[in-house]
Amino acid sequence: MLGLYAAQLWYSPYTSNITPLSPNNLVQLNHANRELTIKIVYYGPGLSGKTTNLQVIHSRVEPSVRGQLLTIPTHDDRTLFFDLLPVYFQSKSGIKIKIKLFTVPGQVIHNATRRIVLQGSDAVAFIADSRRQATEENNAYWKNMQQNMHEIGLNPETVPTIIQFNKRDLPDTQTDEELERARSRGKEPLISAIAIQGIGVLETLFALLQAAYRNLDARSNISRNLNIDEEEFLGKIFSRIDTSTSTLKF
Ligand SMILES: Nc1nc2c(ncn2[C@@H]2O[C@H](COP(=O)(O)OP(=O)(O)OP(=O)(O)O)[C@@H](O)[C@H]2O)c(=O)[nH]1
Ligand SMILES: [Mg+2]
Repeated sequence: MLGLYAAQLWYSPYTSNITPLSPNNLVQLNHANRELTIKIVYYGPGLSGKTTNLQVIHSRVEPSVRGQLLTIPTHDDRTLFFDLLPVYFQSKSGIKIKIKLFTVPGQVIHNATRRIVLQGSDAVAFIADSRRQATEENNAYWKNMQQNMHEIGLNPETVPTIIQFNKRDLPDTQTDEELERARSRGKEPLISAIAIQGIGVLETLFALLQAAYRNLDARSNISRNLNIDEEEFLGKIFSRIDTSTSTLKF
């Protein structure tokens, strides 16, 4: 029953007057409403801080441009299907842009839901727990994410991905030097965070939206087709977000 509800919610945007701008159903443009929807997914092991990221973003976005943070309350605050936070803005050229932020449920049993939520992602944040004891689980979920992407026809090599190493406030975390080495080995940008204190959350969101925009522009030339450049795209969003406690300057 609840699974059906999740599926309906998820599939509802895919109506007949929506055209994918690029392969793999990345970014959707609704001609009738002149709407562009960008989907960002927060992925990672259970309790790594995915929902916390959305809660922080929700608290920093101006109420007039954000929808409700949709979470299904559970007794232990674990995500059952996904959390969703929509953010809206209008470009100079009159396109309404919707940014939809989703989290997946991290518990092992919810893999089918994770796969559904990943569909059509324009960018993904992989939220890792920085503690040494979590290393194996982080790696297992990284592989799980890649496998799920393959199964739904997304190429992990081309979906922009940002890695957030969260919970930097806890004891026995990987050191900054270790993270630096990991950063230099991989191609994904890596951001340190203490999501519970809001640290690194907006920086992660910025990196995601910048990567999503660049990927989309490379594939579908949205700067020309929709007449919105990267500066306007990011500026419109972040001018409506309280960035005062972050390292971002808007
Ligand atoms: N110490 C510390 N705790 C954190 C941090 N970020 C999140 N938490 C806590 O970790 C717990 C899990 O956070 P959630 O955001 O619910 O984790 P999740 O990834 O959404 O978990 P699932 O929905 O089960 O997949 C909560 O008690 C948070 O308050 C952090 O940076 N430091
Ligand atoms: Mg959650």
